[in-house]
Amino acid sequence: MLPNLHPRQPRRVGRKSAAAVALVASTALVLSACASDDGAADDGSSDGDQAITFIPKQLNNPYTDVVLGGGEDGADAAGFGASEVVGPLEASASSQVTFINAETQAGTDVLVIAANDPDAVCPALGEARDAGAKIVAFDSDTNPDCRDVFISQVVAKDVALIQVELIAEQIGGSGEIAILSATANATNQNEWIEFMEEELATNPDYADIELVAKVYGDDDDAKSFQEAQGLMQAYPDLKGIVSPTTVGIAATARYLSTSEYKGEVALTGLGLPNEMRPFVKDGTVEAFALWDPAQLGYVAAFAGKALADGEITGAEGDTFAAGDLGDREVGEGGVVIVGPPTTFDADNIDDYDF
Ligand code: RAM
Repeated sequence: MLPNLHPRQPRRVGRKSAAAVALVASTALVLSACASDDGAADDGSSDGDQAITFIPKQLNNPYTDVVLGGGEDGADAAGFGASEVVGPLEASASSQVTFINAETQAGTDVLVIAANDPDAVCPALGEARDAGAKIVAFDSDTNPDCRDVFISQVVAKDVALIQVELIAEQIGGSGEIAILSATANATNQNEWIEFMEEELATNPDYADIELVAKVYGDDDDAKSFQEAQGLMQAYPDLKGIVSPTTVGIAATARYLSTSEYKGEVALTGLGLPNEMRPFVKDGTVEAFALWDPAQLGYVAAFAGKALADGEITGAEGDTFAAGDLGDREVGEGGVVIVGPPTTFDADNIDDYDF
């Protein structure tokens, strides 16, 4: 049973640790090859013989671990015979291409990918499709032409607006703010940032808030920490930082928590409750948001199964069963929305364990 957002443990059933997976990618290839070499999976008709491969933005990211835990549970529950995780250790634009190519060679039936760049992965995904694989984008979309469906954690505009509301509240409605993002090409980050900028520019409630900088920590802890430090030096009047990435918000919180800015400069964005708990308790952070990352992986696996079985094509109006999470419908542009975001603060953060 994979519950809706409520207290629980992250799941990691049957999955190698991220670091181990990077080193044993060849094992993944063997498993995938087995699944299709016998021909049983080619027409998608034989449950248990199909292989699914998850390619996250990067492996060494705690958020990714939770997403993939849900993905492995989903792959199991949906009836895949083999399920693997492969991927790069850093989230640069083209770092996923060699992994896509290797999985295509191995004959995987479903590729689930969080794109580091909407276009850089497209030629390789095209070859995977030509070889018969179904493509599920999740977390961060590809160019829509390059995948069958996109599993989106939330409605992009909603999650952008929540972050603007939170920072506005926390700085008392006026002053300079900055955004500390992940990589500059990430589809999800850029979509959220665009909605945030539009809201700040058009909503009269935010007329006194000025976005003075956008910086990129590349979902690398050390770089994000440095970027946070750099923002404080470059903008002495800064009142708040929005970091819509779990890596960025955690690194920024760590920087602020031991600096003179703790409690003075607000920080919000998207974070994992387990990483952010100490900073909420020590007063560095008042409130931030996120969805249930495990559900994202879980729904993506079921979408992959429905595609591989030929039950859906990814067209608007298609529906598929997503195990414990019930039926899901494909919306406009081939997008499936998983669930609403939750806001975490001192009152509720101890109720969550991921
Ligand atoms: C980071 C990644 C990911 C994003 C979360 C919120 O871990 O950038 O893509 O969805 O944060």
